[in-house]
Amino acid sequence: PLPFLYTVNHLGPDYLRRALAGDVRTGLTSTPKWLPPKWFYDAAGSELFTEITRLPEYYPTRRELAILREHAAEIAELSGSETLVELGSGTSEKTVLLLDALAAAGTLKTYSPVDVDATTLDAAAHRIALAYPGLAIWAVCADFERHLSRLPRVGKRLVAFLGGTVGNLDHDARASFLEELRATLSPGDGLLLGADLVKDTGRLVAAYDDSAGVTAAFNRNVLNVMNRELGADFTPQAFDHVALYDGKLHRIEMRLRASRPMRVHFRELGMAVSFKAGEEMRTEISTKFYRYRLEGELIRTGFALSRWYTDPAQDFALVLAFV
Ligand code: AVJ
Repeated sequence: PLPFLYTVNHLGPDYLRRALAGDVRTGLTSTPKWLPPKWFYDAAGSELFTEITRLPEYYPTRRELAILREHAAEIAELSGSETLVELGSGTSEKTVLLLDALAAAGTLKTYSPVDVDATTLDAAAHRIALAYPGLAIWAVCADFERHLSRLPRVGKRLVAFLGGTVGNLDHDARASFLEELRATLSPGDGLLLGADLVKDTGRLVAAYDDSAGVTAAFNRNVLNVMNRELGADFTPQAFDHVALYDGKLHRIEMRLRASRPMRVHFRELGMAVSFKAGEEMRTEISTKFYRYRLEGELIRTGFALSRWYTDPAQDFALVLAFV
């Protein structure tokens, strides 16, 4: 065991299956049917997501990395943080840029990755622990929509929420999330928020409907997750991948469309749901932002804006704000 690696698990042994069961009961009995996107990310889904980040059509990861490369040093200077908390840390791939900058600024003591997937979290925590001897790693297995109040409270903190994942929350869920996050922070603590920006519709849709079909496989993976975790009998090939842009709500919606009528049973739930031919189930929203709107949301929540960083093409933004 590594001396500076601690793991806290806020999720009970059966937490994920129960939470999924609850979401299935609510979302698949609604009209239209829907599911929250967090259920994409089992081991296979996390791997498919990593593959997505390397696709030519999927620009957000590359853009965010470029912005971090350019501005991590200033972010570190401005925040002066001892603790970097990363929400939805996944593989912690982009994190090294922030860790290096905070280490160079001489303030960094603790890194706290927060993720719902214990396997991905453990692997990332170990990798970072080996690469940064002397850095305390406090890994937290938690659902950032439910356990924000249990983030570590040591030292001056910078909470990073990267990748544009904030866009997975709709307007109301985002307001509650920001509110709750703001409430757990202390004066001087910062937020580094990654957000995808409104742009040409063709490029947006292509990013979520790539020609190699990786995003389609990622989308269908939620059906495999339900088959495994809830004893469901979805036929993934019978669902078509749909990605469309809603210009009014400024968001991509991913859906799965039943290619024929189907009845799906959930053995573990004692329930069944019917799909009509052509019926769509929403599996993800990915909101795209205008600067004034996102900044407005942060200001209304009580954050003080510090910097707005973007790439030359203005595809993606990193917002730095303080409490
Ligand atoms: C990881 C949530 C930022 O919304 O772009 C990628 C997930 N979905 N392709 C996004 C995703 C389809 C991604 N986030």
